Amino acid sequence: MPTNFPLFPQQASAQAGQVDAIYFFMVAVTAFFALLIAGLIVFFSVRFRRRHRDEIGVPIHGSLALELLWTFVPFVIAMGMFGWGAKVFFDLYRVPAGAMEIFVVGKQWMWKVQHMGGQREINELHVPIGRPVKLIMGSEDVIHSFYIPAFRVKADVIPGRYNTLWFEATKPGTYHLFCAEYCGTKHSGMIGSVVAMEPAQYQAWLDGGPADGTPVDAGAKLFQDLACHTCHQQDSQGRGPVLTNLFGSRVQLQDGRTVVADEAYIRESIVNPQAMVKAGFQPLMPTFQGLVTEEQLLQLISYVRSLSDAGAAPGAGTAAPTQPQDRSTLENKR
Ligand code: HEC
Ligand SMILES: [Cu+2]
Repeated sequence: MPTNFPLFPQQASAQAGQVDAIYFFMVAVTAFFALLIAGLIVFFSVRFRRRHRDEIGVPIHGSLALELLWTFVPFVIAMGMFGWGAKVFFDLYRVPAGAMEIFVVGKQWMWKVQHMGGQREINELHVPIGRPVKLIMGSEDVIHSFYIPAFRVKADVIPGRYNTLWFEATKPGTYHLFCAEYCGTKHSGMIGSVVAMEPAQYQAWLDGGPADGTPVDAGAKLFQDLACHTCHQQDSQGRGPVLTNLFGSRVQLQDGRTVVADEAYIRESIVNPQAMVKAGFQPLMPTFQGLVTEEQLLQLISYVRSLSDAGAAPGAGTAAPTQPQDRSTLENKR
């Protein structure tokens, strides 16, 4: 890959090579057939042109072998692209267990980032190299799209739900971060940079920045301030279910469905409690829609997660296994 060719972003993530390989393969196949067909059109029009006014063409009777050939060859190529593309797609969307997590909130017109240690940044994202990073992303207002060309990853950031995206940076450096979905007047200014660092440097960066409390601590405080604790008590005496060990478990709903309690489920439980009522409980939880910001929601979710063994957030420096199912449950809710 030419690295100094300015029209093509450099490859700086573990996924970039895979994405480029299938991209170039498809370009090569399409270019080959486009040239072949264009060439043949010119060649045939010259070769088989009418040479005098009353010439009549030779009738064509067709050829089964030829028909089979030009059906079968494109079929094999198309299915090959499909299979290969599907593999790359799944690799891009299945977050590996133990990925480090970072919250991202899109907002007209900036990217707000919070690390699990509490460090915040705006329009900048510092990540270590050689380690899978999972972004849990939400939007404060309209649809945005989080795009890092050098990593070959892009995902819509949608109000009202979470989307995740993962990558593993491979080369230290500073890379472009773009919003790739027109989101209003200053959309073009919604740009930033991703700084990929050696793990030791990243650790130093984390330690150096001011951390205003971890998301878990902030969530615990909100849990008191918003009086969640009056219904969700530690024992089963409250009117709401005990939240200990909820995260990652399967929840039986009143309407018979079973869902996995992931970030999206907890978010939905807070902003739209009536949508998914837990079996055995009254739908008396009030909605907190509009009362909490997208960032506060993420903090509440971190707190609820921290109450369960499966959910202890793998922040900087630690690696706890997470549930890689978030994609499937998001899918169920569409
Ligand atoms: C008035 C009592 C009440 C308050 C206040 C309340 N909840 Fe609830 N909550 C409930 C009840 C009852 C349920 C079970 C029925 C349902 O799923 O809606 C529930 C369900 C939940 C669930 C899903 C639990 C599960 O096991 O599936 C979560 C998560 C949750 N609440 C979080 C919160 C948070 C965070 C707050 C504060 C911002 C809060 N609740 C405030 C009563 C309450
Ligand atoms: Cu935008």
